[in-house]
Amino acid sequence: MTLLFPSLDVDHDAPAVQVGEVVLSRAELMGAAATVAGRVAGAGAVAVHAEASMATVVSIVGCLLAGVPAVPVPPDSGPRERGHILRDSRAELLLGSPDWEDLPVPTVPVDPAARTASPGELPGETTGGQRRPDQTALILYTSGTTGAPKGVMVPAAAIAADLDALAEAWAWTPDDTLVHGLPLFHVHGLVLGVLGALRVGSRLVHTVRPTPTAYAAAGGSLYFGVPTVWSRVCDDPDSARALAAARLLVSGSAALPAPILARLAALTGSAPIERYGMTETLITTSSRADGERRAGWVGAALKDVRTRLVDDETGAPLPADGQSIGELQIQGPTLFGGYLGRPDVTDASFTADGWFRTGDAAVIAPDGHHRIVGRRSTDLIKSGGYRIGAGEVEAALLAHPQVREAAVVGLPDDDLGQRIAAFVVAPDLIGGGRSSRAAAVDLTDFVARELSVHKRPREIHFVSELPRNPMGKVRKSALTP
Ligand code: MLC
Ligand code: AMP
Repeated sequence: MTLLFPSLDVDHDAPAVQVGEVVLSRAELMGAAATVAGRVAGAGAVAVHAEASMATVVSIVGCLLAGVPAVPVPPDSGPRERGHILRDSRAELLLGSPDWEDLPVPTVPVDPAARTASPGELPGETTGGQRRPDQTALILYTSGTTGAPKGVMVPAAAIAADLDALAEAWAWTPDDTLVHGLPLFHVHGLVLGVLGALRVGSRLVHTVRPTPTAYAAAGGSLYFGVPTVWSRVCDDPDSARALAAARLLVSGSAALPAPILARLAALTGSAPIERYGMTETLITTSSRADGERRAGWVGAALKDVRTRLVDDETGAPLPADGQSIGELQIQGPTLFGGYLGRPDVTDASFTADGWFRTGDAAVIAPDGHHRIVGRRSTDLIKSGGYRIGAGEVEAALLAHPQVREAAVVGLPDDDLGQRIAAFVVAPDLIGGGRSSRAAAVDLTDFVARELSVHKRPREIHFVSELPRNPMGKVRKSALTP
């Protein structure tokens, strides 16, 4: 049919995708998506109000069929974040029905029950859909250490290559039922969790929220989750035991703590497998369904992906000896097409000899298995599997009229992996008999409103000054509660 959704030998009238209570067959989904494709054809880019709903699935697939880059916008993003995404991506319209005001683009509601074309008449057939492999399929906004999020241009061919490599590693087939409840605006939930199921032809059940009880009730064979989800599943042993019937549990987006892997293995009878990736590279390493599941390791490079370790100081290659720690660098067919409108930053993210710098510190064992040991920059925080730039949260805090200085760090957290902590100089905010607790709630709400809810600080410390080095740079290592 198109590069991403090949014609599959599956029952096109059987239930294919379920989001919450809404179920569509493959034929119904493609019919509804064709209606969207007809509406968006020819646009340079189209934004999607990416709530966890069938309308989002239909919107994204519709854009892909039309060959129009889709820009998912987090549904809880505040005016500052969504304004940036809409302006920066130059989206011509927004699919969905958000109650957002002052949007710079028209909104177009999407009806999952709409049908226009039979599959043979899909716009993708006539216009080529995502057939040009280098064509951008998705523009995913992701945080850097500083500044506003950047648009990562993800080519259709990268998605296709990644999904095929994962299907091979995980023995993922049309016989599977995939279950997850992850957000539909990032690689994990959208690319793997929706496009993966559609490409492979497996049924998809999206639980809207990734709760243990919803996972247990869904009766799938293949489950996706971030470590926070698996940790919460372990805290609900009845739900965890219900997953014993599944063929494969997969963890990713952040490091899975070894005790969680062990608890999940004890409760379900088999350990989850772990894979590693980034928005810019898609998933690049994974344990295999038929391979070893080593706690703390994220498996071998996927098909056609090449990895290497490089010394931080000298840039010299390091041996895959299971001990040397260096920056992990990647080459291969799953790489992004650059940051939208930022050729300078794109160039800086590659080495002179064409390898993508992940910014992750890793070890590679002689058998080719990878272990991620940390990030080079403390200014990229992973909380609940979300990547959050300290600089973006600091900028949001500084936009508050009574905040003079702000520094944001990620602190270790049993539930979220890391939690966002802010150290703030704001004497006027806590003066006048106002408790620092009330001021912290105000500031938290302020960030949650301006950015996305998951970017809000989970704790705020009011300090009289920030520790700085002689150059005036904040010494974040000295920031402790
Ligand atoms: C609390 N809430 C507030 C608030 N305080 N809302 C507004 N203002 C405030 N001050 C409310 C929220 O609205 C929400 O309500 C509720 O609190 C819970 O929010 P939360 O605490 O942020 O959610 P939490 O339960 O902690 O989320 C955990 C989680 C989530 C695991 C469900 O972190 C998650 O979905 N993570 C997945 C991230 C992901 O997919 N990453 C992939 C990146 S791709 P309500 O009513 O809505 O509950 C990638 C590549 C790869 O990394 O390798 O995969
Ligand atoms: P994102 O761009 O949101 O996809 O975040 C990518 C980052 O998530 C990577 O650079 C890693 O730091 C982290 N990450 C993803 N998967 C794993 C994993 N399995 N183990 C450790 N870190 C991971």
